[in-house]
Amino acid sequence: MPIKFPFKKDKKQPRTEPLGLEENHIPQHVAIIMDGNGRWAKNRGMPRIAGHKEGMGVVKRIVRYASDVGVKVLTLYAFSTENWKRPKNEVDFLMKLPVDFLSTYLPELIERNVQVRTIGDFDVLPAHTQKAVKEAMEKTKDNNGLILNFALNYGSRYEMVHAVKQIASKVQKGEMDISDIDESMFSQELYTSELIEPDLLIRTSGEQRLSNFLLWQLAYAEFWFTEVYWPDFDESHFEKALYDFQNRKRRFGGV
Ligand code: V07
Repeated sequence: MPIKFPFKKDKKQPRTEPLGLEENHIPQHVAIIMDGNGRWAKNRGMPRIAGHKEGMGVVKRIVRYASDVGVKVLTLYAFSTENWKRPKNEVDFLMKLPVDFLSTYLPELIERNVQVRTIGDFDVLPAHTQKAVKEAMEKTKDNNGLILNFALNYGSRYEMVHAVKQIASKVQKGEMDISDIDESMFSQELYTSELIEPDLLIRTSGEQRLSNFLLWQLAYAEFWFTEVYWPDFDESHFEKALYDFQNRKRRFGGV
């Protein structure tokens, strides 16, 4: 008889029995598009911002889980360059979330040896957002556990155009030759220059698009999608993504 899992009442508990992950085949860098917060709220007759707030709580749990299972880098798409087009109250709310998140969670990040980083155009974020995130980066810069990398005001095409401009300018100044341009030096001009490439992309909420997220960096990543809205995503879903990743690797891993 198939095992029936209890309906999730207490969100603090993962829903399923452990699947049994292979500890030495955990993806090193997991990137997540945390989609469906607005739809989650709408389905409950709540304002979109309530979904974002709930989604922030999920970030805390997923960070704990990722650091427990030994993921090295977790990149979270928190705010895209497109998100500025949303209603002002929503943008204002989103920009307070890093402050809110860190005011309660920074001590635990420090305790867990997590290093906070960002990718994206940071300088145009509101001052209060920059201040909170800079403080977190500064206080965790020497940590050598999980790298928690927030994509804030991030857009992949912008990132690549910026890289091209940097390289063109070096050529123009005579600092390098066109023949020196290769994939590795291009990568070095991206926000992710110091990070290993993602090997797993997760997107929640049923959409199966990249939406301008890490277009270059995801060239060889496995993609994993779920219908589950981000506020409903939990450790058991993350574990299933890692489990499926391990099985795909086993099937297609080659030599
Ligand atoms: C945001 C919560 C998660 C769902 C997706 C959108 C809303 C955590 C942060 C954050 C960012 C930087 C940092 C610490 C926390 C965050 C934004 C939105 C803009 F240093 N969640 N979260 N930032 N959401």
